[in-house]
Amino acid sequence: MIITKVIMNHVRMRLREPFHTSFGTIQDKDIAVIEVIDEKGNSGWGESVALPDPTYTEETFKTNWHILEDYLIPLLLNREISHPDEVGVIFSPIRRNYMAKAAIEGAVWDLYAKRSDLSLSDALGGTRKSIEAGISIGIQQSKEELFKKIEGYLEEGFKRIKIKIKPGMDVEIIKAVRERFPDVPLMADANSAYTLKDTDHLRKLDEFNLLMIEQPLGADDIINHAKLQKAIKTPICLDESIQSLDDVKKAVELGSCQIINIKIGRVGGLSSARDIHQYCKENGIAVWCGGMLEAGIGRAFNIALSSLENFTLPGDTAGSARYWEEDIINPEVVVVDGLIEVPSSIGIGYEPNRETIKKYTVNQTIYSK
Ligand code: OSB
Ligand code: MG
Repeated sequence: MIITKVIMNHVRMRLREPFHTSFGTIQDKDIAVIEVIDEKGNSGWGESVALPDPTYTEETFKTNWHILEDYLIPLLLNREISHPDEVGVIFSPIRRNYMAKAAIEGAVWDLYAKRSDLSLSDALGGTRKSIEAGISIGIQQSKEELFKKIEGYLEEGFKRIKIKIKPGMDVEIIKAVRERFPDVPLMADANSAYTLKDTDHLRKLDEFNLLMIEQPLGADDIINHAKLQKAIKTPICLDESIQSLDDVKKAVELGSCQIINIKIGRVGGLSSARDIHQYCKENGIAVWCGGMLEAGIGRAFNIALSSLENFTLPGDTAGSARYWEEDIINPEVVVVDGLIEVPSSIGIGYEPNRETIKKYTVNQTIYSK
């Protein structure tokens, strides 16, 4: 296939509720909604997942747009590509910028799956027909507020609850939640808010039977996570620290974690996510699919990825309505009894809604050579 045209839509959407984490608050999301078009007029779709500020990783919506426009799109246009795995090789002169790369690599995967008459799940080698949905709850104003949220999500059927923690809002809150919901599959995400000096404090979480603690220490600190994992019982899950298969190999060799949160954007695309999944499967590391508060196109990729065999833990894969008044795909993603059906129709399996995309687009640029 040859990509002859790329349409970049700068879409701006407002989350129904602000999302609070240890690194800051997210309410508005700028998204590059990317349509790649091949020589036969077929379309593939992708979505950039970087946040507005460089607080989770160093990438932002603007750096994604810049890298796409000035480097990645020129590298891709009018190139003969037989499989999306080649995209990573084509992009290899450009360092890092994983979310920018993933945004357009995803569109090539969608296009490839459609041309091959396959669902994205089948194209990736997925086996699950439905996936288990977990929910990530941002930091709340009060315990009562948090309890109410948890109750609501449990009623909706979510299979596990993730709570964001930070220094000052951790042990006491987890203790209260555990007392109120003794049997709920529960985990905590610190988004790098602690240091090794907090080891004794973090060890207090061991008594609450958490599934895991996600990314307690520095975003690029695989060594101290290994020290921490030896000192606490709660399994460590890495998120920010893992940006490539090489990072995974180092973490596994050092014993820095027992679980990995795979985010397609953070690891540079679906091919890399699939390879990390495979390596983890062979090395006894459980994986689950994280989220970046994506709109529908990004969610569709998460759902297809989660259909792979070693995604044995529920991901942060809530339905469209949890995030948006109206999503940019048809049908919207729905969670029924805590499950999301993996679409069997070709490509990402949801139809991007051109009208809604247009409604939220603040700027469009078309690239062709
Ligand atoms: O750390 O997993 C995270 C959202 C934005 C950035 C980082 C994270 C998150 C979430 C929410 O936890 C996941 C989602 O519901 O999409
Ligand atoms: Mg996280």
